[in-house]
Amino acid sequence: MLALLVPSGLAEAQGAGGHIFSDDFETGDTSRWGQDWSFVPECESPEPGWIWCDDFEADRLAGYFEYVDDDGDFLRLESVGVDGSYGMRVRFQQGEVSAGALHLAFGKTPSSYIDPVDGGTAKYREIYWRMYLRHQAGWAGGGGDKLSRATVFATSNWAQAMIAHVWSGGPGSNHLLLDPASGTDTAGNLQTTTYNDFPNLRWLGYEVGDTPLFDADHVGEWYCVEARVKLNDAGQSNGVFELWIDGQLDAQRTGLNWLGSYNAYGINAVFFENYWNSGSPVAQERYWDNIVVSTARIGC
Ligand SMILES: [Ca+2]
Ligand SMILES: [Ca+2]
Ligand SMILES: [Ca+2]
Repeated sequence: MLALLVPSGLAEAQGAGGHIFSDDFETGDTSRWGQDWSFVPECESPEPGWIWCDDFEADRLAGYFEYVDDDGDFLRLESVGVDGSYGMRVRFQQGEVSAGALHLAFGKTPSSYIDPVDGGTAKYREIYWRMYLRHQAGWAGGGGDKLSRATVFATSNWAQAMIAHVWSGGPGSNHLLLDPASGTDTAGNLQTTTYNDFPNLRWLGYEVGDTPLFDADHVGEWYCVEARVKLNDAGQSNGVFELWIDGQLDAQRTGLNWLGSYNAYGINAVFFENYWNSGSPVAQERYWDNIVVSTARIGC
């Protein structure tokens, strides 16, 4: 990281996900120049609307209502994150399907087990969630299916009123895709009775993203992946599901009837996942950092 003099007269140095140092020269105080600037993690200065931030620089794993550590393979570790910071290491063995997950709850939820990180009363109608993702050089086999999802938990046994799946697919399974599903009928009556109640889901149509994020030209580098869900208003098909990679729109679904007039709960969970339906073809690793869940656009 270098200090840069920019035309506005503002000197600054930045790294991904954190603001390092700035000087607008208004005071003439140059005492901080030449010091050993320490990395300022973004979670120490959260933006308005942020419900949750985890840059892994502190151990916040207890904030998730479920942390599946994959028998010690899915761990918060020093130097696996962005710019050598703390991050999460994901380790797939050959043939492994499930390699760990972080399950975050927020807002009003239907059981105390689905324990929210905020006040636990909000019914969120619009949510953005972002993570940084890097696959090891030589990563093979495509995206490994389940990366994340936002959902509305509607009952204590995890019946869902809607699910916003961020999965992989497309050519070579090298792209992310958005696969929105409703757990209600078009009027908003809950149809599901349990988690992933596929026979009772109403699939709204998927969209494959533009970027082959998991191909040989992309693995080895960090990418900023952000998704957005806006629930429909009652009686309207105006819901939205969007995906950005490094700030560029990658996939979009609009005109969605996510859940009719259902309003008992809002979006109340986001899962960050490593679930490869057919198993990883080889032993390999990937890394996560800089998770944020927000009511407003997060960016990179
Ligand atoms: Ca970090
Ligand atoms: Ca494993
Ligand atoms: Ca496992």
